[in-house]
Amino acid sequence: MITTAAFAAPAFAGDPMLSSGGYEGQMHTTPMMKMLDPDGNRMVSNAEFDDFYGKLFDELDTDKDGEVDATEWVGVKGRTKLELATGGYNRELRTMKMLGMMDKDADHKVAKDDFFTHHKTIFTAMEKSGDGEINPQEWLGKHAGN
Ligand SMILES: [Ca+2]
Ligand SMILES: [Ca+2]
Ligand SMILES: [Ca+2]
Ligand SMILES: [Ca+2]
Repeated sequence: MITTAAFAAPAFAGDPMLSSGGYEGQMHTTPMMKMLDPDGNRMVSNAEFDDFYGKLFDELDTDKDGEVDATEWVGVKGRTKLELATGGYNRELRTMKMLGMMDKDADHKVAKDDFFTHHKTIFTAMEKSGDGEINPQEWLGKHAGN
């Protein structure tokens, strides 16, 4: 029997938060990958990923109190576009459904830790080759095949 060391049980296996097809569908696009790959080497590293979500959180957290409340999350109509994200991604992210998925203590605010935890889970799920970086095939969810 061959042992597959690369197989790591995801911490949130079966968690409904990973079944948000619309949000992740808008995330796993080439324009979004480019935004997360500022050095342009066509690989999204852990550091680039964390850096992006740190900046995105700060952009959402307009009053800078370390949590994004419902008003900040959904945004003011007409001024809701995030500079860091595509329109489609912005639309899918800024719904009460997504806020609820990341709001672990159900106080209708998303803390930075919860925001990172959610996206770290997505990163881990995408990073299938075990090199710690996400290549375009992994990002777009395409299987390179063996
Ligand atoms: Ca890169
Ligand atoms: Ca805030
Ligand atoms: Ca909360
Ligand atoms: Ca990889």
